[in-house]
This record gives sequence, structure tokens and C-alpha cells, in this order.
Amino acid sequence: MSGTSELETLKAELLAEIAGADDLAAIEAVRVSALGKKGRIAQQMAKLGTLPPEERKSFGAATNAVKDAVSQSLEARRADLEAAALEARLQSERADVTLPVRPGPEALGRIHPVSQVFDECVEIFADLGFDVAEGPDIETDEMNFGKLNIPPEHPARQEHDTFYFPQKADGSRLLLRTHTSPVQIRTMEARKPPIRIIAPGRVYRCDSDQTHTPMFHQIEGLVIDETTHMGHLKWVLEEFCKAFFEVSDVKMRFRASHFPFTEPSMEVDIGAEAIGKPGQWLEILGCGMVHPNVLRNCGLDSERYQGFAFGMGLDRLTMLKYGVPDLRAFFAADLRWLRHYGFSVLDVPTLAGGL
Ligand code: 2NL
Repeated sequence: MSGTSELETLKAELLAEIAGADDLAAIEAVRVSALGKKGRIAQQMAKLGTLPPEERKSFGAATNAVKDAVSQSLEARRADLEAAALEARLQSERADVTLPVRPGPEALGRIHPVSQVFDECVEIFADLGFDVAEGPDIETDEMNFGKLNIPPEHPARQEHDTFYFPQKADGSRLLLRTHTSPVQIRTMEARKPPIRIIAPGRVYRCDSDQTHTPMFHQIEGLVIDETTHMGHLKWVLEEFCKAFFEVSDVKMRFRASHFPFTEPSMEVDIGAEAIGKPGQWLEILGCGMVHPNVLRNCGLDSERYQGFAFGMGLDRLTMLKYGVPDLRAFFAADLRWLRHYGFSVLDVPTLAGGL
């Protein structure tokens, strides 16, 4: 057989092998056997040296032509197989998002109303440009009281209000935070203004009756900048109340009050129309302009910076919004209650979706 017809046969064989390879591994095997270092094309090339000089040029060119044809065919086949593999994955991994939720944990589980309100508040304040800050439940006296301008003789420091841990050798003792303010203290110590944060979390007070539980939930907010003023505070709180109670207008009443960490300090009532009880006022939060002592305690220049802070109890807010009559039910882990008052896992609060 002449060299050229042998090449033609080789080409036909290889092209048939390529056409017959029906997955990427088979294609790769054909590639190695044809174009590899000791492959069948290389074997042909090796014959060049044995040919008479006048045949070498045409045989070399013919072998290269076979090599090119085989390479092209391999690539084309590989591309086809890859496209087919992708198409098969798309078919098998297709999810029909319009199907109802499968029976199982997602359909059965319920989100606790306080968690739902927690998420709603985070959503509302995030939309207003606030970051969420967190900190430990166990704090020092200094973080929970001292830096907040709460003097040693203040009643909040008494044993019957605060859960203290046993005294340490150096006389200091840790405590369970009585508010989330230490989170804001930590933020002011760690960052330069402008600061815009909310600090949601669990807080603890040694108190238990119809309307108080030893652990409850709070959200505090803090805004510090060079020109932040009470108008900003009132606007933020008004926007929050409208979004939270899902009303286009809300009546608000700011009453003078006193907290050691703000000056001036105010308590805020809203017109109970917001929850369908016209004529009454409901107290929902406390707020004020951050006391200059607190700014200085956190290393901020009180001549340059000022800002506002507010704090509200989430449990009470939850009772108001969702008509939960008894606070203690929140902590009773009663599944029948949770099935009635709880929220679907899929009911994620968004402003666009109407909380
Ligand atoms: C209330 C009152 C309030 C704050 C909390 C605060 C935090 C820092 C500095 C200044 Cl770091 N103030 N927090 C301010 C005013 C009121 O909470 O009745 N909460 C349920």
C-alpha cells in the first residue's frame, strides 16, 4: 500500500472514531491515541526518515493535512458534546418555582412573632441607611453603666435590677447587659463618625410580673455626625413608625423625660389610630440627644460631634402590632400558640412586599 492511501485510511478510521465517541472521556481517549506523542499521526511522521528524499515533502504535507483535519474534527465533536452535557444538566436541574412548598420543615415551621418584628425593624432601618451592630450579652459594669454616664448610686445598678455574676478577685464583676447601649459604646470607640447603627438584641433585668420578663428584646439606634440634630431624630422615628405600623400618617407626641445618657431626653407616644384604637396614646420608645459625657467617654470630640439615640422594647411593640394579649406567652414555648401567632418561614419581611 502506498504511503498516501495508508494516510487516507488512517484519516477515515480516526474520523470514524471521533464520530463514534459519545462522551468527553471517549473524545479525550481518541485525541491521545491520534495526536499524542506516540500516537498514530506521530508514528506516520516517524516514517519520514525512511522515505526517499523526493517523497518526503509531499508525505510530510499529507500527514500534516490529516493531522489538521483530525484536530478540527476533534474540537468540533468536543464542542458538540459539551453543549449536549450542559443541555442535559439544564434539563435535569430545572426547578419549577411555581410549585407549592413541599410538605416538610419549611411548610410546618413558624417564625416567632418577636423574631418577625425584629426582622421587620432591621429591614426598615436598613432602608433608612442604618447598619446592624451586635455585641456580647455578658458585659462589664463600665460598658453597661459607667461609659453611659450612669453614676454608681443609680437605682438601675442595684442588685434587684441587674443580674450580676460573682465578684472576681480584683473586685470587678460581669453582668448581663440591661440594654443594648454597650453595643453602641463599642461602635463609637471603634469607628469615627458618621455613625448610623441599630443594635437589636436580648437584654436582661431582674424583673418578672404580668408585663416584665427577665429576658426581653430591645432595639437601640444611634446616629452621630457633625450636624445631626433633633429634627433628624424626629424624622427617623416618624418614618420608622409609618413603615412599622403600615400607615401613611402617624400622630406622635414627644414628652420631656430623663435618661442619664441623653440630654435632652424624651419619651414618645403614638396615636393609637395606628393600631385601630382611636383616641388613645401608646408609649413606644425613649430617645434623646447623646449626652456629651457619653461622647467623651468613647473618645469622641464633643465639640465637633453630636447625635441622637433611641431605644425601644421589641416585645411590647410586637404585642401592639400583632394583638398578642399576654407577654408571658412569648416565652412559654407553646406550639399551639406559635402555630396561631407565628409566621411562615417564607414570609420574609420586605418594604416592597408590605412587611
Ligand atoms: C427606653 C430608652 C433609650 C438610649 C436608649 C443610648 C445609647 C447610647 C448613648 C445614648 Cl450609647 N443613648 N440609648 C437613649 C435614649 C433612650 O432607651 O425607654 N428604652 C426602652
